[in-house]
Amino acid sequence: MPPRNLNKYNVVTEDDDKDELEAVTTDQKKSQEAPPMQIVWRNVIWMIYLHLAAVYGAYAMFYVKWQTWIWFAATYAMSGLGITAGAHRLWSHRSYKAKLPLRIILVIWNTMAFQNDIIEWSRDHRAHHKYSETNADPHNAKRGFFFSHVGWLLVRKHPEVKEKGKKINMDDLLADPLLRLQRKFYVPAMIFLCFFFPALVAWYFWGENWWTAFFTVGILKYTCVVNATWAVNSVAHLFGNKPYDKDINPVETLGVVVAAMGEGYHNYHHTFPQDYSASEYGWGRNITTAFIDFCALIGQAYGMKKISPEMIKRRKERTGDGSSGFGYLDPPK
Ligand code: ST9
Ligand code: ZN
Ligand code: ZN
Repeated sequence: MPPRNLNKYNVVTEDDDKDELEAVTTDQKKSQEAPPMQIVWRNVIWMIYLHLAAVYGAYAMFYVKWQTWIWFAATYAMSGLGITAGAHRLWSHRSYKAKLPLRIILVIWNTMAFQNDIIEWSRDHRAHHKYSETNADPHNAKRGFFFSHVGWLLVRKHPEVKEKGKKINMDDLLADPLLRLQRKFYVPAMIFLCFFFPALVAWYFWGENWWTAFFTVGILKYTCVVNATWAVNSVAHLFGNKPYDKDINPVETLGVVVAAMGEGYHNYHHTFPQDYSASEYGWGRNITTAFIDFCALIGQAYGMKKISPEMIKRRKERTGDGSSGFGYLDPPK
């Protein structure tokens, strides 16, 4: 902010005030303006190819063997959990703790999901929470549906993402040898686990045609998982209600809850990001919470953080919009 233009008695004159106000308004306008888009054509071409190839994959689903359908669901769930139970609830938010075997499985499933390595994903996600809906938010939903869905992956990041992102503490993840290992071998491991391994299994074990397998359990599965994930940034920041905090943009969206394995309770999640269930509720439509609880049962997960019902109630009364989530469709608490 420019220094205040004071006269010798330290009194702001009308004209001085006007000048200053204009300067501040211009500054604010500048920082709110979308920067000139620097398109990354490699990513644009890849995304167009991916989505066209996925259409072919969707067509191929009509004539694949029944085992491929089951394998499709299984690889969707594994990739999904690598993001929801792994990158999101475990590593970005530290909302529970996991023993080494579970962490290894989650790193493998996360690599299968091809959404950048866990350190990069978590840095972007911590920035998304800390600087939500500002230029320092990598997928700032104020820049529109397309930008927050996939557009942010097609252009260079806003300088404020990089500038303010430096203030985010990543020491915990950078010190984790398992995450450093994932980062080191990310590209070859990701290409194999996301696209080739699922196709190899279908081809080898039940004789699915190689290319059919590649376009269904490889390409189509990946496209579905990323779109479900991106919907949390786009749909669940735009369309739904706000039972916990009406002053923020994230909302509760039923379709996203289902597609994103329990991650569409986004008004709740931005209000209480430390909750391991990412929702007021337990297992209802929240496969990820059921998975974490199952892991706790077999001794692999522990230290789950949950917000108390009293605290949620108080918060709803204080800042909620008066709606009750999905009404009669709400799962049991
Ligand atoms: C993908 C990720 O799809 C999706 C994430 C969604 C998150 C959703 C969250 C919602 C909640 C959870 C719900 C889960 C639901 C799951 C459902 C499952 C069924 N802080 O990035 P670069 C600095 S990925 C601090 O190259 P450019 C840093 O120094 C899809 N600093 O920026 C960095 O260097 P280094 C596959 C930061 O050049 C440097 O800047 N992947 C931060 O502007 C350069 O960084 C792709 O398609 C920060 N936050 O390029 C790849 N960020 O890393 C796409 C950056 O060395 N990415 N810095 O430290 C790219 O090609 C590029 O990143 C780019 C930007 C072109 C987008
Ligand atoms: Zn969000
Ligand atoms: Zn989060």
